[in-house]
Amino acid sequence: MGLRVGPSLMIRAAAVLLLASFTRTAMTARIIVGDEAHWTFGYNYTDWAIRRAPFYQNDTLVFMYDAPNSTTFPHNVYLMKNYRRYLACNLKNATLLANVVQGVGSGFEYVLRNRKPRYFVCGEHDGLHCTAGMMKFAVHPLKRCHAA
Ligand SMILES: *[C@@H]1O[C@H](CO)[C@@H](O)[C@H](O)[C@H]1NC(C)=O
Ligand SMILES: *[C@@H]1O[C@H](CO)[C@@H](O)[C@H](O)[C@H]1NC(C)=O
Ligand SMILES: *[C@@H]1O[C@H](CO)[C@@H](O)[C@H](O)[C@H]1NC(C)=O
Ligand SMILES: *[C@@H]1O[C@H](CO)[C@@H](O)[C@H](O)[C@H]1NC(C)=O
Ligand SMILES: [Cu+2]
Repeated sequence: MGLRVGPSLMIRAAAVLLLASFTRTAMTARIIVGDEAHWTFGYNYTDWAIRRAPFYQNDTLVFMYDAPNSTTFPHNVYLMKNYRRYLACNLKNATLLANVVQGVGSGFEYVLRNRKPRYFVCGEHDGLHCTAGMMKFAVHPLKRCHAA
């Protein structure tokens, strides 16, 4: 019994220490969009963003996707003009952040420099990746509070 409780307590103590050090230092996170799924057609990024939230100011989003070839879909990253156009996957006046090859290797990095809400989509195939492919999500960066 004692032997089984001991290690688990030690792990818990280590986790508490780790958490404490995270809250004391104002760390910024490097967040892989979609985690293991990366930036791909058919993954629910709205759901991912809800599960992954909160996002904080100065966190870095990393969009990872392969360069297109005969067997893989091309992807890109657009910043939408506003919430309405994001909902509708309407790419009018959207800003291209990363083209179809900028997600290769270590990925395309986007820093949430301020606390403005951001609406990201893949603009490929006239918005089809955004609508049918679910390649869209919203981020509302929060101010990271420093522990006193
Ligand atoms: C994607 O996830 C959101 C949030 O969980 C959910 O409301 C929506 O129905 C999902 N979309 C699909 C097509 O499953
Ligand atoms: C975000 O980063 C910039 C540049 O490094 C820095 O000047 C600013 O104070 C940071 N803001 C927050 C809230 O951490
Ligand atoms: C296309 O790219 C994918 C992902 O990088 C790779 O696995 C695949 O072998 C490539 N196919 C061709 C035909 O080059
Ligand atoms: C797009 O932006 C241009 C320049 O800011 C503006 O004149 C135009 O009305 C905008 N179009 C739409 C549909 O928002
Ligand atoms: Cu795409």
